[in-house]
Amino acid sequence: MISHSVPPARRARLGGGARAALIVGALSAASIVAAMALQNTATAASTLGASAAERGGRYYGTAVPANKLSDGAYTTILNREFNQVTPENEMKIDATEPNQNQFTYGPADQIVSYARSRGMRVKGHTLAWHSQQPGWMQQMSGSALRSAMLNHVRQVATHFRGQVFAWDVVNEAFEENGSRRNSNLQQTGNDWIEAAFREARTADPNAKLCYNDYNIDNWNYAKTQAVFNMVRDFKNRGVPIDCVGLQSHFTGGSNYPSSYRTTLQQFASLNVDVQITELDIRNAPVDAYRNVTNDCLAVSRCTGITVWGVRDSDSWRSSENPLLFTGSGAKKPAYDAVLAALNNGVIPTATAPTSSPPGGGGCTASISAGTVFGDRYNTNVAVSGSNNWTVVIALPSPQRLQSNWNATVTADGSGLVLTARPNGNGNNFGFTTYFNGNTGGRPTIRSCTAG
Ligand code: G2I
Repeated sequence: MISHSVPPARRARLGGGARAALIVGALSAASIVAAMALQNTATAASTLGASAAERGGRYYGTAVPANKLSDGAYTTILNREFNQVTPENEMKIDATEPNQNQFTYGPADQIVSYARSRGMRVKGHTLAWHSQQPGWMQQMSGSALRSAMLNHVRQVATHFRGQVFAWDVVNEAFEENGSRRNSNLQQTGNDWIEAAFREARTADPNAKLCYNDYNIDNWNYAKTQAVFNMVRDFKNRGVPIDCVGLQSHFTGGSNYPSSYRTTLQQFASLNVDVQITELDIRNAPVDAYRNVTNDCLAVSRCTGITVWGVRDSDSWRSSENPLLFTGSGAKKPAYDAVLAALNNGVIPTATAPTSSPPGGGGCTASISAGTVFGDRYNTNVAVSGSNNWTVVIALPSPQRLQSNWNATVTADGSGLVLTARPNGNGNNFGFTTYFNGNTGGRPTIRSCTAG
């Protein structure tokens, strides 16, 4: 009935717990069948990060200041709920280059290593900005400032290369009326933004490069249109840009706009990721937090949401109580609304071509998420179009197959490519995968071949 088809080479690499599971499986197949049937029932994720990760590998993150990492009540929530971190101030220009050509990375490095050691992604914020410039930069202009800015981008992006998945390369460069903000950087020439993006790409070719701004949430707003036009122009001319961050500070008088989803869709249509980068909402209304969540889930290129702080007391606008946790760390109604919206979101299914490309096709395999346990999770696969199929599945590294049911499933030498064949139990099968530290990744269908 059950096939624990782990090849001998793989078996040797499995830990003691996994070996024990294989032995139990061989001894007591019937009881495992029963256990698997129970495990197969999908349960709602219980934290923001876990639920977002199930939905196409999205993240749910927060701004983190280094000085909060020694606050146990704070880190309890951070570690439990979030799978992405943005240093709140520690990567800004005044923090990383307080004196020209003297770079200080201590607090930023502390946040990066804290986050990465716990499997949280880090977003860099921010390389070029009119604000939070150190005194020496504020006094500069012209070509000297342009070179100093590019040097800063190069040095900082190089320092964090391989550690941040994305950078806010340029932050807040537009006025509300859609014109460029008249900063000292702007006065170095209108091309300063694209120059910063090109420099960042050279320094860290693997980081996603983002433009980030506030009040670009309402599609029918001059500033939103201006940023949209800039991104479109960059894409047309081959300026390297990969993402747009909507800060979405619905505090200080600005509100969630009804066109928010349209704005996300429009930016995504330019072939960039969109991220909600600094979310907070005055008095944390349930509806607006739910709407933001649903809008992101509705746009496949909306890859994650970052709230600008954990507890209300951590907020830059704490008097507006705009976050998901009270000052004493209790979950607010907005938290429950966000988690419920995430858990209600569709889990993307991977389908193989239904035509018959060379070497196969003729069936479709769809993945749905099953139960998540501490160190592992279940995946269910439904095959249609054939009763005699071969489904090839790719696991995200370094995840590994633990066990499977209702099909014969074998892993190749890498451990990352699974081949499933019918074992007489029909067209719905499943398997259990060890996270091995990668709690965000999920399997994808590579192919379904009939006959
Ligand atoms: O202003 C809200 C955000 C708007 N978008 C860009 C973000 O980078 C910005 O974050 C805020 C931080 O939340 C504040 O914490 O940026 C402010 C200005 O950079 C930060 O405030 C600064 C204060 O101005 C400093 O006086 C203070 O020393 O925070 C510093 C550290 O607490």
